[in-house]
Amino acid sequence: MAKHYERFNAMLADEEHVQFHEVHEIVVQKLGHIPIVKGDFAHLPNKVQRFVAAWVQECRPRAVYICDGSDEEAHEIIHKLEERGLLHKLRKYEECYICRTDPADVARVESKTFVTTEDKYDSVAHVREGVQGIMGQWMSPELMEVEMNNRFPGCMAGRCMYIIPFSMGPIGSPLSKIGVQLTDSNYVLLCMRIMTRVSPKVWEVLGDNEFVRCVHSMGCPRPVQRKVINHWPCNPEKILIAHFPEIREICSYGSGYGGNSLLGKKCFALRIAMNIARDEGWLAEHMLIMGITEEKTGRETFIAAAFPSACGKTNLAMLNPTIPGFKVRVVGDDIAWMRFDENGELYGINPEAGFFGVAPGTNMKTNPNAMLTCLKNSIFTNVGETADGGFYWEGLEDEVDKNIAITTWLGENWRIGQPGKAAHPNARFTCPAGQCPIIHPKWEDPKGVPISAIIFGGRRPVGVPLVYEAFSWEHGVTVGACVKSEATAAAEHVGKQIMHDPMAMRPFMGYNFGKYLGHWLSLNKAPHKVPKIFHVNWFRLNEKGQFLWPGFGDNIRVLDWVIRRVHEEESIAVKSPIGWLPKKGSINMDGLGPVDWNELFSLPKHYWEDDIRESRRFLEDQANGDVPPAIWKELDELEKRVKEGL
Ligand code: OXD
Ligand code: MN
Repeated sequence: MAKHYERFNAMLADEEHVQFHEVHEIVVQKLGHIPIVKGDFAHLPNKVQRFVAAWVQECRPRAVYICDGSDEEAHEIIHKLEERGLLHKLRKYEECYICRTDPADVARVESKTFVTTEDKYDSVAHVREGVQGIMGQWMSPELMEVEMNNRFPGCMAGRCMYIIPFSMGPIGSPLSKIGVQLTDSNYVLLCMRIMTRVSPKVWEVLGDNEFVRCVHSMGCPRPVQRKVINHWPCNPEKILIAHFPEIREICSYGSGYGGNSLLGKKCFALRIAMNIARDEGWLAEHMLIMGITEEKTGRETFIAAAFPSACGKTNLAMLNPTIPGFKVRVVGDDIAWMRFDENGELYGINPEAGFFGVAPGTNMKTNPNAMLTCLKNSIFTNVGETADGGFYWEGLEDEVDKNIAITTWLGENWRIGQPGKAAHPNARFTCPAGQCPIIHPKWEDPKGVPISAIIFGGRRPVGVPLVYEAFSWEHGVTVGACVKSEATAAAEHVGKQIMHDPMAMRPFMGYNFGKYLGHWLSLNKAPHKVPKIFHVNWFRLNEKGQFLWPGFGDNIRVLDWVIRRVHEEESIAVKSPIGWLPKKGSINMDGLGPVDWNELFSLPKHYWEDDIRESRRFLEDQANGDVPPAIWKELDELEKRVKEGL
């Protein structure tokens, strides 16, 4: 068995044989003479002490700093980073900071992201011979051990190791989970404070229970071997993001950016959490949660929606309705943890505490609520800066002085209208969710909110209608399994190819994709009341390449239809071979310019025939033999309906 597992097992074995009072002695010995510059190590839960001690031995930091998540702590770190030049205050706003990364460290790195389990097929599905699997990557424990040994020993030399206790979900909620992240990046600490709940209360709640072990290093021990650019240490050539679901551990090396380093987010709340969710019978999904209240009746409906990156998920979650009569409030914009309660109702929480939104394209028209959320206590990464101390990115052309001097994310002087871009396409704002003007009052309710509908969507320029409803849970899961979208700037892919992104989880799969579909299907059992499932496409183009649907705030018109379907309005839907479509005229189009209903909802037969063939092929290629029979049955039936009915 690989050393990584052995070390973990040794840590557990210790536990069985060693008395409580002895543990502390042992661990302190293991820490050697590494000073603890903040916090009381002796007060950490035993399991955490062991975890820290093992990694201190491995990474050999110069000091250990136990974080408490307080504002004083944040100010201390901000001050340090300002002195170093990594952060710079945006004087136009309150407590907002800008930072530029090494231009080689700007996005999630899927090609370096792995899941390691003893059995390969626990991590990934069986792919067809000769096919490159894209639903997650497995690395054997043996090889992973070699890769880790190549990176982690001594990787924090000359740096401080920060110990971050955090809760995903409200601290103490039965739906929440606890993590402890060790990192040598204090920028990561600042972002973790925004994106998760960092607090010493976590230690109390944790007690002797299990937690997700997160280890992160920028891979730049001192003295540095590699030139540090923009005061942003990283090691892009050696990036490795390793997940060990069996021992609930994440080890990330070489990148300081976003999902690569804020391990609570994609690594924990999706890849590891989906393993926990499978074992415990719930769902950890790449979904927003929003509540929509119809003002006339006061009825509120909560929706969870999954979209691949770059489909405007954050904009939808904070939608500003263009028609009267609706109040939208956001619970979460990226990740949903959902569980059926004892009465069979599905409840969801947002495990995160902040928004890590794509900045370019966000403005007062597309997402005023996000703009208002990030005017204080926020961090901006890889955006441009205006001469008067404000942020700038593509999309803000109409909101800043056209003549103002701008420094681009690459540090160049630039002005609006000149060639080139001010911000990197994956530039981000990191801001506290609680500051959002339309945050839902129940966003931190420990029970979560009741989810009545699940929506899947993608960027589909042709063939796919604005909205349709699946006939059943099984059909809906199949629709989710066949989600596709144009590629994104959030990952390292280039170009605009249409990629399969089942359930919008392709980059975040933490176990065998076929078994994951099986898990979804298994939830349709008594007493569970499974929600209706829909598919939307805001991005269909006409022959001239123009959008057929205005999108953004007008998407409320589609959500209105969805809500009415959830509440069993039968007369507004017509049966089509692919699912229930809105009956002509049943979507409120008041005040919209001309909308070509027929084109928006047309179902070109050849397109659908090809699409089904291609989806079938994708599933065969990617999860040969692991795809549950119910999915094949749904595809067969869909194919038959399309053949006969279109
Ligand atoms: C993200 C994503 O949220 O890529 O960053 O999905
Ligand atoms: Mn996302």
